[in-house]
Amino acid sequence: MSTTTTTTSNKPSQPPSPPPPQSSQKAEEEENIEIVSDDNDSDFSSIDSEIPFTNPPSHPFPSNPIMIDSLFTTPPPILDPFPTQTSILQSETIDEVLPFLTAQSQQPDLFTYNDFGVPSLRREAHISFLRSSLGRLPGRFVAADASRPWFLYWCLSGLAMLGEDVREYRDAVRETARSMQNPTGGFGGGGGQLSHLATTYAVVLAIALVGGEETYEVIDRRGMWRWLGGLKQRDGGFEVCKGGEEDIRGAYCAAVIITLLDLPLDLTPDSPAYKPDDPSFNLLTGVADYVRRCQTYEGGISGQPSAEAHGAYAFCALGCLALLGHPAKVIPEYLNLPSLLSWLSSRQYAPEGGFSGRTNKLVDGCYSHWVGACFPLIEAALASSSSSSGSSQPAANDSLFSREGLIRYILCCCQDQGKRGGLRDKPSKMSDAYHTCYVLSGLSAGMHQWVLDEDGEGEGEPGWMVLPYLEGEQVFEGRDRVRAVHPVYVIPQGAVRGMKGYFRGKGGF
Ligand code: FPP
Ligand code: K
Ligand code: ZN
Repeated sequence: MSTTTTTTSNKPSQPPSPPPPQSSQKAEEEENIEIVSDDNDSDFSSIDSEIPFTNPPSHPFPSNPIMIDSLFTTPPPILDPFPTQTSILQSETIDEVLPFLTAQSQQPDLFTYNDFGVPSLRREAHISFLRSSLGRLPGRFVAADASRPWFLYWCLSGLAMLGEDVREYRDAVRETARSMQNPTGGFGGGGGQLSHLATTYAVVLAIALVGGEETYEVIDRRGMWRWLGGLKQRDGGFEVCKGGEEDIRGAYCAAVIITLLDLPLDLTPDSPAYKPDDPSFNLLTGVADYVRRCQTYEGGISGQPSAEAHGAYAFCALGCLALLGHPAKVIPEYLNLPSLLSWLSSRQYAPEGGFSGRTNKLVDGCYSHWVGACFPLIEAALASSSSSSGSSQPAANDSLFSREGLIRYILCCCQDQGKRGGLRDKPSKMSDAYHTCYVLSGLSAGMHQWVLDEDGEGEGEPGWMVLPYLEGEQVFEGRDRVRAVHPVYVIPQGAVRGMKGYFRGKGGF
């Protein structure tokens, strides 16, 4: 976890209070100053005075009746002395979230707190928020018209994670999906809209979520296969729509669609990637290399080669690679894992506990998924015996990120406090369907651990197995557990098996 604290001494730890100013002379006289990273045990009085103390004493240490690690209740001990818009917004964000993390801002009648000082999940409020978001939306949502497939996916996936049975939406999903499908293949945002990989991904996942053969049969698989061939590029990647941009979202969405629908991989001569002299060049050729080229100097992943690393693309990269072969082999083969892990870890902030999407930006609940859900994928890949690291199964406390921090940020800061329900970016933002889905998915990632079964699910596929953290092993209550979702497809495993099994059983078109 990333705080600005990097220096501690071997003195006994003291309660966090603003440290007295020190002269550099005095600092030089200090003995036993070690440069070690130990965020939980900072002794401020001995930190080298060259690191300025500009911490305003505006956050009194809360007198907690319950024990919350001070990592999550106190601002970082060291602040950059040169204020910029970036550092000011970051300080304001800490001011905004600390009262929530320390149980000073929640409506006491809405929440109960457990022994860890963590409020309960407002399950019913979030369910009713998602159910109403599936209905007719007010006129101001017209700007989101092309995102209707996303609303379907976000709401159905969120409801499934909250334990709801979404099969009652089968008829509605069938009708809506038919209206969005184009005769040239793929799904657009609505009737008359161009097919796009993101909207197609969302519709296919919505269909998988509600399930049923009649629903699966809505998908024109042959049209989908031809349309995907038209998006495939010779450099390995995919355009997101005909003539549109090529980026890593396209690669991930295409890999999800191809594997869920069990599509053939061959290209027809009308594909821009078709190579008459190399008939082995197919829909998935070069995808992993394309992903490799998106890793940046920071270690994170950008949307396209040579752009800025962003958490949403890290998930796309890992998810895409995990579908191209055994994740334990493919992920370390195509990505520099140490530098990616360093970048991902730097996205988790203290005291917030949540994740930011990129360097020098703010925590946001949706990165609980885009960044948080990268960790279970990497943990599983590293622990698998197929991995070159050859380590054994991880222990419960072997997390590569702070599950506690993430769960605290989500349950304390991301839950709407009123009748509206739903989950949000941060306390100053309104809940919405997108954040509700991805905050819940991040919560699910924090509550579960994934392992890769070498024998797999058959058909050469790795088998993903989930191990739930039990009550007491983490800071949440058993009744607040959300359902596990497949770490790559982000829908329940049963929904993945149902759709794959159906299309595999069917064979050709
Ligand atoms: C920056 O937004 C956001 C991005 C650069 C990428 C967003 C992409 C996704 C969330 C999803 C992509 C994945 C699929 C599967 C379609 P910002 O500047 O508002 O936020 P920030 O300050 O947190 O970076
Ligand atoms: K954001
Ligand atoms: Zn967000």
